[in-house]
Amino acid sequence: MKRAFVTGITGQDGSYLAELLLEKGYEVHGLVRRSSLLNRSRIDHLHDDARLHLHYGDLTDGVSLVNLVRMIEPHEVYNLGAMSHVKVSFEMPDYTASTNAIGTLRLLEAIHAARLECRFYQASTSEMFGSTPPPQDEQSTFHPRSPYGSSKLQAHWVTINYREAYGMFAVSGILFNHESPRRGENFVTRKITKAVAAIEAGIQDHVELGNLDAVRDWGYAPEYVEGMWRMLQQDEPDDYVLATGVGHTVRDFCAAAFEHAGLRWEDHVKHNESFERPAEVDALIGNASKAHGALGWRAETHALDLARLMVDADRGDVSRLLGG
Ligand code: NDP
Ligand code: GDR
Repeated sequence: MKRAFVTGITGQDGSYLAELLLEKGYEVHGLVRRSSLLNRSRIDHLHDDARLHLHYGDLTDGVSLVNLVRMIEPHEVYNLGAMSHVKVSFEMPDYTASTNAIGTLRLLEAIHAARLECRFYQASTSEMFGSTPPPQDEQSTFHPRSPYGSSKLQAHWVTINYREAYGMFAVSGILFNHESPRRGENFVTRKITKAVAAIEAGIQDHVELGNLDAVRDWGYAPEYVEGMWRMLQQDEPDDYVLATGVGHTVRDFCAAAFEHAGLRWEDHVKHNESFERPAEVDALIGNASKAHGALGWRAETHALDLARLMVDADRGDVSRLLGG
């Protein structure tokens, strides 16, 4: 039985990836952080699967990574753990770099030091392109605009360095935004769809947002974790962009989400500059042709369908909350 070790298993992508790997017959080991309340709601439904094993650790704690890698002896490692919020990274730059950049280095070195024949996936991001205009692909210039983006760029290069220096099967997936009903509530898509459901139910009046002009390429998270897995099944390690190839503004996403509930976004969205960033990434639209050619991967679900799918899921949550 193949063993996978997943950091970030309690997050949006980690939860979908854990499902996928269990479906494919893997034994799945996940890294979880200690918190005063258990923070595992996205993977609670997998709790009874005897092939799922959770271990305490942290990307900022190199000793825990060394010990876990030696104990698990994974065939595949997926490094999805990160301080993943761009705006928050401006408030916690040191912690962001330690987790995202040095954390990746710690994990790669733990694998290297254990002399494991292990494949490694790094969760790289379109934020590394930053101010480089779209369309962005694997050859585009990196110009990150936040502590988050620059920490991920260091992790990206460290991954390539371990591949080149030690011949490790280490790959970076450069993923554009991908969302789902499991998206964290302070990312813009989920913030909007959750607000739409609450406004429709009459328990909220409006939502406050920052920059509505930003353009993003939003895809559907379950499709993207399939792409991660495919990257590790190739004969040779390489880096790939995953994206839909279609860009929309935050305003477009808002309009689609509110319209799905028969509401006008203009009546319920207020501007709040505290949600703007010190430096914005204006437009990210990816070109995933390399992944299409080599992995047979293509995004099926596009942003406006995603907005409706997420509103429907949040409506379900509101209705359960109200006992309906
Ligand atoms: P989430 O924010 O939903 O999940 C992040 C995960 O990382 C959580 O499990 C979190 O644990 C864990 N984590 C945070 N800090 C640490 C730490 N110090 N040590 C160990 N684990 C930690 O992110 P997503 O699932 O959306 O994204 C997965 C990865 O992909 C991230 O690395 C992100 O930066 C990257 N990415 C995401 C994209 C997207 O659009 N979703 C696009 C491109 C890249 P806890 O639950 O305890 O907080
Ligand atoms: P992003 O996602 O920064 O692209 O990073 P986010 O949803 O936070 O922002 C997208 C765009 O929306 C604008 N925006 C707001 N954003 C938030 N969070 N809250 C608001 O109220 C708001 N109003 C407008 C932002 O300015 C931005 O332009 C995500 C994360 O998942 C990263 O980890 C990942 O690497 C990238 O996607 C690709």
